[in-house]
Amino acid sequence: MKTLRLVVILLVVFASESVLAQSLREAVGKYCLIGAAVNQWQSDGQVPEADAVLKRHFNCAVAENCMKPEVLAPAEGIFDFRTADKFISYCQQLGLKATGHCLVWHSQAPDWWFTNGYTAAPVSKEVLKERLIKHIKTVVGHFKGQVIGWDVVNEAIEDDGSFRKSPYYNLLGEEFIEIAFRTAHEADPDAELYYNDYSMAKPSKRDAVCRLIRHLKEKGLRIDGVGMQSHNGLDYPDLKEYEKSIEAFAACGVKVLITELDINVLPNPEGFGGAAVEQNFEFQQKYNPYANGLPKAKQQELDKRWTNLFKLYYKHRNQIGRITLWGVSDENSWLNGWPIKGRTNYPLLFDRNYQAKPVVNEIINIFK
Ligand code: 9MR
Repeated sequence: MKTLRLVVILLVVFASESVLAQSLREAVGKYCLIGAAVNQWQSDGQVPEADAVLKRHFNCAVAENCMKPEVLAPAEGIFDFRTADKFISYCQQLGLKATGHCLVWHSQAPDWWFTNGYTAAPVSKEVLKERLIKHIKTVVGHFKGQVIGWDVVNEAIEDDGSFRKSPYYNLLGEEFIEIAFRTAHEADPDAELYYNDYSMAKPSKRDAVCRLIRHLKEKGLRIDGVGMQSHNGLDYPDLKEYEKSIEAFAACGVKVLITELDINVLPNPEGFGGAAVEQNFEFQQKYNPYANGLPKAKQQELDKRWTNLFKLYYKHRNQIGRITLWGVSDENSWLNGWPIKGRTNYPLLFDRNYQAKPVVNEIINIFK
């Protein structure tokens, strides 16, 4: 009985992989980098299924969490590179280029970051500037030559185009962005530098990001690309607006990067929007309708959304420098736990058994 089960598993694995005309790496990789976010268990080498998928289908990777300030700078004056260094050697072993995420983000900063020591008093302008510069110098310097490019500033602009009123902005004004880009470039002159954000199809946000790129360039600062996170749903964003953003960013003279691609199929609670990690809603069964699998019609709708997106990426292949999926398989996507914990979502191109979904072949055919 056991042997029969093994044979069946092997046949399924063999069948689903062998029907692929090529790999994503061979097809999409001809035109741009194609990557995935890797979690700590994967880069620690505990998930052989992930190794196989990453090696076959991707040519670059980003650490989903372990290069964020919260992990790298757990206490004032202390840097902990252990997990991130493992991620870098994991990428090297699998032949993946590593990109860095992220240097400056209002969210997931360590507790001490915005306060005066461990007191509740807010940090002063001078100290925050010093911390920002020290962090960037140390981190970018540490990974010099091992990371091809950095998300220097993440999510600094609100959907209405105004600057997010983060502690960085409140204390240092918009100059914190210039300081970050300047310091990153000094620390590794060969690394590419990016601005990264969500809801980038929103016209006001698009305009504000274009203004920011032009401003940085006018100041003589290096900016190579804009990351459109692309945490998409079946009916958002409007692809016409999304395409306008691709065109607008490219027209500003930077590479367009699709940096955190996934598609949510689950119903959104009222009041939900964007990708701010702070949003959380209570679990209710009605928000988790596909715990036992996706109905055929939903699957078809999802596949259509994937192919529409990739047709757009193919059309703009000369402007798009990289497409990175936010995770390897559905099993560990952040969308199973956000904005509601404990749901079953289907946001990626590889299923819970790390098998390529049939739509992968359609994507390959678009790029072949
Ligand atoms: O996927 C990440 C999740 O595991 C973390 O808990 C969360 C907070 O650090 O960050 C998630 O990744 C975010 C990324 O860093 C920035 N853009 C939005 C992503 C999804 O929230």
